[in-house]
Amino acid sequence: MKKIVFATNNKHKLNEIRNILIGDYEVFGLQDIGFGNDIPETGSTLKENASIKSKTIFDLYNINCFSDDTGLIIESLGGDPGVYSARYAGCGATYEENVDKVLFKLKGQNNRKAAFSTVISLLFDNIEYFFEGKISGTIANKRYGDGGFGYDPIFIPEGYDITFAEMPIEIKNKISHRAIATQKLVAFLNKHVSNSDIK
Ligand code: ITT
Repeated sequence: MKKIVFATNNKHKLNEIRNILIGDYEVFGLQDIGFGNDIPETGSTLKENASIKSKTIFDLYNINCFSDDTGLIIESLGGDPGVYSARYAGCGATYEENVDKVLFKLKGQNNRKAAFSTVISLLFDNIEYFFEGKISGTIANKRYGDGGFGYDPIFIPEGYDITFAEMPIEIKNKISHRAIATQKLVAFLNKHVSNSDIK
């Protein structure tokens, strides 16, 4: 099995990607390679932040790796929390606090249109590639379900009447922003042989 590093400290994301890449790749998280630090996300776009994460790890370890930066984009909030999704309610905010803030801001709001957007940055033999995934939906008026993570209990994907947190994880992993971006990553990896694969 081929090996690849996913530059994330988020164990939920790591589990999702492992389930999406099942059979093709052995995916190592940052903890697995002994990197315990937080990588500051100082960019102003998902693309910039994804780049910062994968470049940090590539520069330190010289291994092929990818990262994912994800944001929840809410139309009536001018695109917020967007790139600030992890710290919408402040630095170190919990998922609970971030969800509470979204629900508070949308109180009485009829336009509840939103989208999840993921950008994957892949550093492969020192060249960077990007893969994007997006899913539209709406924000529920309260939390529903206890699966998934982050904003999943309040996000209802288009074409469904339940939140990501209410659906079986196999369904989320087929239709989500991350699944769409990851499928593009897999298609790329299946077509390209890395210099580091040739022994
Ligand atoms: P890494 O940077 O270490 O990968 P992170 O949790 O900081 O982990 P992001 O900056 O990409 O990851 O994610 C921003 C936030 O968006 C994250 O903390 C969650 O609250 C939320 N999020 C990301 N993916 C999500 C998903 O699939 N479902 C629900 N919320 C998600």
